[in-house]
Amino acid sequence: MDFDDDRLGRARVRDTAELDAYYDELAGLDAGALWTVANKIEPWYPRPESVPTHWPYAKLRPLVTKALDLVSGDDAGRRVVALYNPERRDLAAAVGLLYTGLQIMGPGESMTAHRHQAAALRFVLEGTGAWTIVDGQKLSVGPRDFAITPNWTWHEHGNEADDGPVIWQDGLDIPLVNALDAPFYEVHPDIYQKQEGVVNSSLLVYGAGQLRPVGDPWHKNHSPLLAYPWEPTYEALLKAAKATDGSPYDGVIMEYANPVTGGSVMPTMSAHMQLLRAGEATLAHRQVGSKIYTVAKGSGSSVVAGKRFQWTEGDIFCVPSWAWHEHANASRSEDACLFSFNDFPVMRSLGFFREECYTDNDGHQEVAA
Ligand code: GTQ
Repeated sequence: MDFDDDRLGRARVRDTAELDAYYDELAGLDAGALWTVANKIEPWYPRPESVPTHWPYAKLRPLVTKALDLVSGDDAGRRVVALYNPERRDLAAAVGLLYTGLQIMGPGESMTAHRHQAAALRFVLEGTGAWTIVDGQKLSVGPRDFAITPNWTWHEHGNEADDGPVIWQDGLDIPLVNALDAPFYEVHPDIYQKQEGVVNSSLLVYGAGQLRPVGDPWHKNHSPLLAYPWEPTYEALLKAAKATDGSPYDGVIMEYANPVTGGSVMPTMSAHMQLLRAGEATLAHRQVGSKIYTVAKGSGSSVVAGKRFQWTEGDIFCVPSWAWHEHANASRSEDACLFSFNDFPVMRSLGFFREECYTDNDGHQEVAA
């Protein structure tokens, strides 16, 4: 492809004194000449402002822990260290229009209930006592478990362990909701919800994979299954690895699915867990949409737009839209697992999704020194 702007079909007007005076006149009327910005606002392909960024857990964890003593849960609302893309601080985005942060709750602590237009998901990094109540349903979650808080559902969180803090990662579509001028927020009228039914009831009803409850009236646009525990997830990847080679770009990868539709867990965000076998190195590809990865297990490296990130458990890194990326498990004996979430459902439902594989250099990117 030729991405030259100095050609017929693109804007190529040269500045003159007469035009400059004309542009000033238009500016005075809150207007402007499209041809001065056309190539910028309609680029040939995605040019995200977000840059590939790596947040090492070993460096963040001490600062996340420090917040336990610095602010109370009640005053903070949620005690979270948000991760900002250096180019998207103003939007509180980690990449594209996705937000992420590390939330910490001390032993015995609980947070107040609220709901908002933004959808949320959680990936637990440490601690045994994490719980959340989503629209009355209490979920108990442990390390490497994935849970969802669909948009406008009441939710509150806590840590019922007495031996240590819970740290989990929050993922939300806050910047997307704000970009669309669509945010709403409510504090629960009773401040706390009442638990209805048994703990993890959605898991008991919908957690059996291919078995669906007959006569189920579920009609909402998100998954009825609210928690996806680590053990069956990991087991599913190990079993699939026995039968398939997986993807050359992702290793063995599974999407956390809405068991009713087979689609993404929520309409704006999807999540995956992928297994990189010992010594496995994938080829590079790119997609329209932003991704945030969390290292669930093992250590290795990823190259994102020519930048290499060395990662280990708990690290978070992002892949901006249309950026080439590839992953490698550094270990010759242990597998590695990457959790990730993305805004692909938005791209798909709007007809924006594209995917391309890298063909130069045997499918691997040149890495900047
Ligand atoms: O749990 O609802 O990290 O609303 C940021 C905003 C978590 C939440 C965050 C939120 C939440």
